[in-house]
Amino acid sequence: MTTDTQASEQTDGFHLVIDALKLNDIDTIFALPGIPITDFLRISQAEGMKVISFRHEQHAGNAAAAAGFITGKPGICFTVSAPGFLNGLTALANATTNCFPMILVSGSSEREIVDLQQGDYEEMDQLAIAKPLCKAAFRVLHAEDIGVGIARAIRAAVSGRPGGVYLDLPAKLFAQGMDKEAGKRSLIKVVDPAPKQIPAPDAVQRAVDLLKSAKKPLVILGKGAAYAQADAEIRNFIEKSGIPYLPMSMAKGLLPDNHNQSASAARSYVLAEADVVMLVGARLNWLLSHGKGKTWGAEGSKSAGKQQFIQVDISPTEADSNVAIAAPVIGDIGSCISAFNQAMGAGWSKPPSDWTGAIAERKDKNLTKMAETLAKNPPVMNFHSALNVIRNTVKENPKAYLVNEGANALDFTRSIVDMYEPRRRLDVGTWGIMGIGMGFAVAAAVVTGEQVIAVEGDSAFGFSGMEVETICRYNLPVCIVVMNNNGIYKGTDVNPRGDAMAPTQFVKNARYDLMMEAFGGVGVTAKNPEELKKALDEAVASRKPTLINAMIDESAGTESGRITSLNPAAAKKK
Ligand code: ADP
Ligand code: TPW
Ligand code: MG
Repeated sequence: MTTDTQASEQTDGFHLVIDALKLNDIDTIFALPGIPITDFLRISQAEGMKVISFRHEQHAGNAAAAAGFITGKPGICFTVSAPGFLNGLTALANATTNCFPMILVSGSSEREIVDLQQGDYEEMDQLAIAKPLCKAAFRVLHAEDIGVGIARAIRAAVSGRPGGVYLDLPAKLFAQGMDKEAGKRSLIKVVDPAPKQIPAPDAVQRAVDLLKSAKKPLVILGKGAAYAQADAEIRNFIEKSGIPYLPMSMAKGLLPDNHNQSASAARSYVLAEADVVMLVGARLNWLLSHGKGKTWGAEGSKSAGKQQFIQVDISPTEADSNVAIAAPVIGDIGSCISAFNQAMGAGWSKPPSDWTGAIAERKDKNLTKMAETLAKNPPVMNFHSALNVIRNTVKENPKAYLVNEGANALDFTRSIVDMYEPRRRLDVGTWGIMGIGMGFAVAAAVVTGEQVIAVEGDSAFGFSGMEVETICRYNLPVCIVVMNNNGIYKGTDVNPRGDAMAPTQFVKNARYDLMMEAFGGVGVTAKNPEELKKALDEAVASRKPTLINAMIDESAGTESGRITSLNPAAAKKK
């Protein structure tokens, strides 16, 4: 019999957070346990969430960011307060910088104690610290506001220009009770979290007219174009227009790198020569020399070239951030490119053949030269002979994810290893940050179930190397190839005083493969391309966690890879 005095069925903060995430089709949490989130993670797992537990919060955060990029849904990372939160911040800031949607959720101390600075366990004003590093930051104090807090965080992460969002959940919130029915009603299923943004027809027309007038047009596809998941529209546009294109590194594979319109092998020629450049989800930041200088065929390093730019982007404030944009087109890439495809009409004439012919000629020359270099088999394995093997493995396994970080290990891989499918290349991104490797690898494997190949500089690998335990614990199909050249950039530096190793040197011939064996994975040392191929083939066939310690000529690299000119000493010499 029901009476007024009978207690109503209760829920609590733990369950409301889980239910709110589930309601929004979020089924995976990347995390590192501890007070106040240990029980939350246990209950999440019991409630059917996939909980991936890491050894350091930065990698859990990076995993969430990569999951966001791959799926277009916000990746979720949970950390403990103060130190755990701080460890996650690099990933939050990096996600924001790269326009990857992710939500960093951290437990925090009681507001009263933090605000009066009374000294709580792991006390810190986390919300204030997170704010400048993310797109939006929210705190939930009461169980009945959890639904709103999570809805706000999801919308902020994925709408408009995606980015990192911080959500602060004080410890007390998790245990707060609430009537179950009222709790259920308080949750929000976010409708259309990343709404289409249709470009203005006159903006599209202005851009199409400019493109039509071009003698030497060029399209640059950035990671925003990859993220937008408008693969068919983009391919249609490129092929219909006949315009040569350059993919930025994480846009590789949006169209297969061996596409005949790819101008990658004639990059410096097309950037300096093009007269109209259409940027699609790519910023004119340092990776494109800010649209200025020799790269763009300009006289001085600070002056702009003669190109006119079209910029397709979801952010209305992106245009003119470095050089004038003649035709900004603001909207989501899917809607924008589909509008281009329509506005171009049926009678579109392809670019002049002296332009496409000149590009083809340079491409042929450079590709022939590259093929000769790759075919060499020097007595000591170098980046080229090792990457030739990886290049073939990726070609045979086009669905595999390629994670890549380092300096030379990054630059050579980007130019040598072709990609064939969209969003398969995950790398150091806008900041050129080291440490994304294992977090990104875990995310790709967990979210997609596909094989992951992580090509890592030996220094780069060190930033997240302990996560090999995570990879073994979840038995993920991740094959790490450490390009071991005994150091940062190369292993041949000498300390002029001779009393200690130089700052860029590591222990010679280190056995990174044994790190993998320590946790039950497969570890192999490869001293030549044959050994590397055998180990890679076995890793891909078995899907076992594998680390291949690829011994690379320690003198093969160059200082800072391809960005030597950014070193202050090099700038001083200019
Ligand atoms: P890359 O490093 O590959 O050049 P960037 O990270 O510099 O790429 O640029 C990505 C751009 O894509 C950002 O300016 C961002 O606003 C934009 N962007 C992201 N998602 C979308 C989308 N769905 N539609 C339109 N633009 C987008
Ligand atoms: C978070 C500076 C850029 S590249 C690099 C460092 C330390 C490592 C290069 O050595 P590696 O590659 O990985 O062995 P290789 O093939 O050239 O020998 N800290 C952070 N991010 C960056 N970018 C650095 C330091 C850096
Ligand atoms: Mg190295």
